[in-house]
Amino acid sequence: MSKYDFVTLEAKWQKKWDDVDLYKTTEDSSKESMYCLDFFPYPSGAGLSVGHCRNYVPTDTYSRFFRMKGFNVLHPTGWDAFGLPAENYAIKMGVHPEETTRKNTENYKRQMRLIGTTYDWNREVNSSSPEYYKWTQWFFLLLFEKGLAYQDYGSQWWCDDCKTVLANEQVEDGKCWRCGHEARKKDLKQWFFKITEYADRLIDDLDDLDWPEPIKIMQRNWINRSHGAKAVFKAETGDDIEIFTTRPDTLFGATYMVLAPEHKLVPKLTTPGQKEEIETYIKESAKISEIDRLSTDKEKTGVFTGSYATNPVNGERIPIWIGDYVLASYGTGAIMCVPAHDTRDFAFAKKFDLPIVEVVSPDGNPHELSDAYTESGIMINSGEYDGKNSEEFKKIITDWLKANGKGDQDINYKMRDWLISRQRYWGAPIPIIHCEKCGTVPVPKKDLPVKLPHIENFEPAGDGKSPLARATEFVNVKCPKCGGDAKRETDTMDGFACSSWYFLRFASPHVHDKAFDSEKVKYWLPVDVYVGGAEHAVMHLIYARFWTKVIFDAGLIDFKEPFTKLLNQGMLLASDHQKMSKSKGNVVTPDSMVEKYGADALRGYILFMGPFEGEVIWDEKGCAGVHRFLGRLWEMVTGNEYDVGGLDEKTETELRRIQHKLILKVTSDLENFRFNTSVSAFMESYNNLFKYFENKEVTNSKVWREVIETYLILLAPICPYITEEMWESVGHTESIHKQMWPKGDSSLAKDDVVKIPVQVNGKLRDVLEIEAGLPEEKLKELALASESVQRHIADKQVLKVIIPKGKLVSIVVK
Ligand code: ANZ
Ligand code: ZN
Ligand code: ZN
Repeated sequence: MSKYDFVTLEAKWQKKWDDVDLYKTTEDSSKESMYCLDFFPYPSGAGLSVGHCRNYVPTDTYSRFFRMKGFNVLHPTGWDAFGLPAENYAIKMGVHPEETTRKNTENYKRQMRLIGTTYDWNREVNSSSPEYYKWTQWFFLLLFEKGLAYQDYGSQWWCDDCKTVLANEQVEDGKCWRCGHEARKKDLKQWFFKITEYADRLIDDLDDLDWPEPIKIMQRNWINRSHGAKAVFKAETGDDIEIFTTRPDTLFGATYMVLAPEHKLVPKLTTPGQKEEIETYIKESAKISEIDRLSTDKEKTGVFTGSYATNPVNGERIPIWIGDYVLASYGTGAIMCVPAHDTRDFAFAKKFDLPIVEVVSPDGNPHELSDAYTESGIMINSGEYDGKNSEEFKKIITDWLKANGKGDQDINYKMRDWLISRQRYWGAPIPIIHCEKCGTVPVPKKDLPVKLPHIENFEPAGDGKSPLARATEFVNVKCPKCGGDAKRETDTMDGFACSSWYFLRFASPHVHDKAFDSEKVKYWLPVDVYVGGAEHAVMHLIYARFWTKVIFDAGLIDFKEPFTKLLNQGMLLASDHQKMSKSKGNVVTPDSMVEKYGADALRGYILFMGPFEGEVIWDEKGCAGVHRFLGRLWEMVTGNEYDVGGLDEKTETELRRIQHKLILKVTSDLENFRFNTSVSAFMESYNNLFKYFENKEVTNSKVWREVIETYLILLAPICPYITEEMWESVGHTESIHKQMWPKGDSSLAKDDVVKIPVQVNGKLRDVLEIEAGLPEEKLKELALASESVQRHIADKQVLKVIIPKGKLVSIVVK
């Protein structure tokens, strides 16, 4: 018998599979399709850690399983290679990003092959290649044509360190998401995608998706749709101040107003005596991030403008303030303040000694308030409406506002349009030409791609302009409309644009004359199972949904949602319970584990560690354990003679039971991403089989062969190398990965059933049909629980229960 030499056999099969292009995928209308996709990776310089394997091994196992079940499986991958992280890495290394990207992708690919993944490399895509970004630009033009891409000035978040603008969601606690540098506001002209136009659909269509609930909640919160009302307050200057409120029921309690410091009416409303104080305040608040401004913990600040407005429902004269807790970019940038019912207004009113009027009462009586009452209740201090339920009153007063021309119902969203332009080198150039005569002119589609020029000095200069602005040959063009001198747009697209459509490209990665082949997309898409980290809950997953809807609206595809089912793998922590990171020196690479224990052991261990969606902690001993298990399996499978002699019926039944139990268990586990319990089932099954291992009569039999072969087939998606080798060693020439998934028979898997008569005082009262071999305690319990036995015991006292040889239950009562 040979030894389990994983090094040799893994190299051998790697090569053989390559030689026959085993995982090449082609469309086949006779087969049902299954599209299983991993979030395509940004190829970082650090390469893969075993943490990444927690994403790639399960999806690979799942894809292999579906192939064996007869599905035509698309399981591709590629590189999210454009964008800030790649560029920053290149700058750090002092190497051109083309070079670092090439190196890093090569290394990723090598590692992915090492762990036995079945990606079809014929379909590899790279978002930074002109063949790919040509189509990213084409989609940009589609959005532009539909009025969904536009340019606008605006106060933008800016990172002085990365020298680029940042989208709202890329600013965390006032800091740049990439480098942690303090972000600040800057006025710049930028490109936006009008994602807000899709806000309702992006919320409503979530309902039908098979996605983890926390991700859906995060998306809803990120879009944040608020239903409420607009109301107009007339200022004494004659200006109309419009406010947005989610609580129109509290209108009678509005005792002052606050405008965002940036609100356009502020200069006009400011009286001469307040001017200096107001101007100082405006300057100070420009330095504070939105998140801090909105925080309820932050000390409230503000300044009185000197002006007054009239409350439209009761004619009260109320002062107008400015304060940084009101954002210019949300609603109308102005609010009515109801200190009795809003926490932030309460703190503000207390600080500046403004009146607090309770209008919603829990019991209909007035109270001394020590804090805002934010629930619903019964209206008080609201004129003729006193006594009404506050929820019902919302509609009544909104209708009243509308009837009197003082407001209407309104909906607001927190989500902003997606800022997509970057003043950076490493991205897809925005395909626009600026002409003095014709204005903003799209690059004709026949001229795509607008190639990113190779420039040696690609670092941002810090002037707020893209490095491409320095590439004069790139910049100066003829206007496609009038033929006059014109200039190219020099901004590039946010990396998230590239990843908003890549799942479409995999269906036909090499078509040259269109973004995708519709027939192939129809066959493969939408993605059936999409798997990746929960950190992409918003940005990527919302942007991709948005593009899909735009492409659907353009009539190019027939589905509205790109990812039918979404799963998030749990985090893998290092043995020190911390995130694996280079700086902590706790990274474990798949390379080192494959070298020591083999890829199959690593795969088995990754799956075995714990439930797919839970957090797990790396422990090399576990990997070594799976390796030892595979070694024992090797011994059990190799070195048998097989196919000589028959087997007695009882042993055959027992072996079949082990076989079919395993089929049923592994099938349902893999279908449901319960990889850890399926690995346990293999170990348990091995132990049951091992009891027969010393018995040559058994291990030489035909039945033994069948049981072992089933075992190997079932294990193949998890441990592709060792199973392929053993499959060959028991005499097969066709790859195990081409075998059909076996069908389990639940009647064969069932444990033996025995009939046990139950007597009460010597008379037969019931016959139990139960699993063979139950302990006596259990038998006694079942017998006493029997309905007919209960009837015969009634109120009598049980003296004793005898179970002779476990074949009969005899109950004696008095
Ligand atoms: C009066 C009121 C009374 C409010 C009350 C709340 C409770 P969401 O759910 O976030 O949409 N608001 C409106 N525009 C704002 C802005 N630009 N900056 C800061 N706050 C703003 O919340 C909407 C509520 O937030 C609005 O309803 C308004 O305060 C405030 F008992 O109006 B409310
Ligand atoms: Zn930064
Ligand atoms: Zn022109």
